[in-house]
Amino acid sequence: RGSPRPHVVLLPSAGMGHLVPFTRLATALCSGHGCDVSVVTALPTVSSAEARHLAALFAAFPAVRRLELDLASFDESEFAGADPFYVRYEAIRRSASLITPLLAGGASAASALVADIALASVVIPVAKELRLPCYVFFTASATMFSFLAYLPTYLDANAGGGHAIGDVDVPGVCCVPMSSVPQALHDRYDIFTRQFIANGRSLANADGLLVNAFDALEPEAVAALRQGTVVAGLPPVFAVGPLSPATFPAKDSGSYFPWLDAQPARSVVYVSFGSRKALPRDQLSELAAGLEASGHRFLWVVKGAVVDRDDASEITELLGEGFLQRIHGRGLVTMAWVRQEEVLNHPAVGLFISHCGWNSVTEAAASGVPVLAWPRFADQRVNAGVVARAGLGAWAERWSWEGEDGVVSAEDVAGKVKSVMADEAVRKTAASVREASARAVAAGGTSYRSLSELVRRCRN
Ligand code: BUP
Repeated sequence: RGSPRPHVVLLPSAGMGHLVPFTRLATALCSGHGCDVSVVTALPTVSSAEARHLAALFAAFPAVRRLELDLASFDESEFAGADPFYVRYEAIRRSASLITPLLAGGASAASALVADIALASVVIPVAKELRLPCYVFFTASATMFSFLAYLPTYLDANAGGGHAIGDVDVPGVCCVPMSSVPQALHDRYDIFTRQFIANGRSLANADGLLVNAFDALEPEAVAALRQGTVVAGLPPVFAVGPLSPATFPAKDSGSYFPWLDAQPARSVVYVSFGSRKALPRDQLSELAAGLEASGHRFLWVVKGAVVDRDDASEITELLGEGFLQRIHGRGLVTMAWVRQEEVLNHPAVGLFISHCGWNSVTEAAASGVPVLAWPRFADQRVNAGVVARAGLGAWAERWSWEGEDGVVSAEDVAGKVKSVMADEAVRKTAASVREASARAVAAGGTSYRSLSELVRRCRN
């Protein structure tokens, strides 16, 4: 330690939603902030998208070192039927002690470890034993982070009611209504719940907390986390977002770009529900019909399975030949991975129908594209609340989500798309969010200064 070039070791968990911000942090630290960076990877990755993303990172940034973590074997049958990404969190958590020999074998001594939130409670003690400063990186919104940090206090205060979670009033931030609490958390024995609560309880033991958020988008949440209003005794909070996309050499053909180039400015609705879950078939059909009925142009990324490796579906089988013929020229549907961040920055794109995975929200904010929020599970409804409160878009709050019965009708989809596409006020606010986001990450901006301060601490 004490070296002028700190060596920061990053420990992501699993899934693109977590890996993407970690690789962005890696490139920001090594390109813009003069750090040596190592990234710990656990192979094979759960999805092919993660494998491709890591390969592209290491190819484009040879200075970023790869430390391969061999996972300890464990009996996964206990978690049969659970989300494969959460099971991977568990596998890494149970391998936490293996980080010690891994770091000992690294080329230079580590100055700090930055661990994903999903691993916090098991990694912090390991880092403490190594006398290595340990920072926890929360890859979603500051609002969701405040909910995670406060939940243990809430549960302790409501112990008389067992584990029951109702509306959660996060001090200084907002009320997270019961309908926005991640579904899994209502089951105290769920793998996700156990990890979530343990991680929330461990935050005070970290040396600092990073969040891919910025002050101007979530002023209350960032301030309340920093000032100890959410819970007392948290370590320093570094709001470093929106982390800028790392420009990897494009591997896919980007065949949709010539089509986008040919469309009028702000005329295209970009539709994506993220990398994690497929929409139910009946909802897919209604969405297809709704997009068609809206009369607008659209680029739609369709997913057929939870993990891309298992996805054997065909677009025609999912949506029908007739639909594809009818929308020919006006709509483009793909099951391939698209360069979303570039798509959102394309001048033809005027609206983003999004599940509100946090990376998607930060990308919409950075590009100033209004969001029609359609959250479905996990933290997405909380993030959709951020979108609505910031005026970055509209949230059709009553539209169904995972665990709720019902399908959103084509008519509702078409009506909402038409109204948000015609909404000048939301377009203007989205443009001002883009400016605020650019200011935050520019030299001297709030996020830039936070990251510089983190690096300064790693140097000491
Ligand atoms: Br799909 C898709 N191209 O085709 P989120 C996603 N992405 O670049 P998620 C693409 O993956 P969680 C595609 O730009 C974003 O950076 C997208 O992260 C990119 O949602 C990332 O938006 C997806 O956070 O993860 O994948 O549902 O729920 O864990 O946040």
